[in-house]
Amino acid sequence: PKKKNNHVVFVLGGPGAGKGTQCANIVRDYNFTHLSAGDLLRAHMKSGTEDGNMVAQMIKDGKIVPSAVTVKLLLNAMADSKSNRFLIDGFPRNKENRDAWVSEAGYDCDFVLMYDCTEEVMLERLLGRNEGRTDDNVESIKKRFVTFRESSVPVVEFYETLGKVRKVDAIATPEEVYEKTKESFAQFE
Ligand code: UP5
Ligand code: MG
Repeated sequence: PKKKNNHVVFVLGGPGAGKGTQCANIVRDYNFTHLSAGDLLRAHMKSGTEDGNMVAQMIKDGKIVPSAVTVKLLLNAMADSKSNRFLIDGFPRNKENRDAWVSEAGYDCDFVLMYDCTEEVMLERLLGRNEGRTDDNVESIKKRFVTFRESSVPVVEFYETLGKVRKVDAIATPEEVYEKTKESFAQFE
């Protein structure tokens, strides 16, 4: 059920494109609540349940967790929040994710913010990150790239047919990327 005046922006882009980095900037300046689907799934995988163990294995393999799991985590986090502006980072990763979202949430999104980056640059960024993520190794990263190409690029293309995609070149300094990002948030000043 749509909460009154809810705003949802999906933040997409390949692994290491800089989604989390830019979401932190947007949250600071535009009064949005950041919901990273990956962060919610990583918390869920530490639950020690059978479901959590499945999520852990899928993340290591760069696979997309079943929509029912992810959508439930997102909707629960939204219900717990008093905000009505949400940045949903790293979701939807395929068309099935998107369709499950629309049917469960009862609405789609305001727009899709898409960070465009080459695999070469993303690989370098991910290998330079040191957060102990189980999927930040060359083997997992290659699998994440394949999943992004095969499943996530098509959902971005689907949103392009709806005219909802705002693309930002992610190959620049974080400050430069944020300057471009802000152009998409003028309506929220
Ligand atoms: N960095 C950032 N911007 C930079 C810049 N402009 N110049 C130089 N360096 C820059 O950035 C990555 C690194 O690069 C950092 O060290 C940063 O300082 C630097 P970050 O902002 O973390 O990039 P981000 O795009 O957020 O990368 P992340 O690794 O989080 O992206 P993924 O999409 O791979 O990860 P996510 O957490 O979304 O998903 C992980 C897994 O969960 C998926 O592979 C999948 O298995 C599962 N998942 C689902 O199944 N369903 C979902 O809906 C979501 C996730
Ligand atoms: Mg991230």
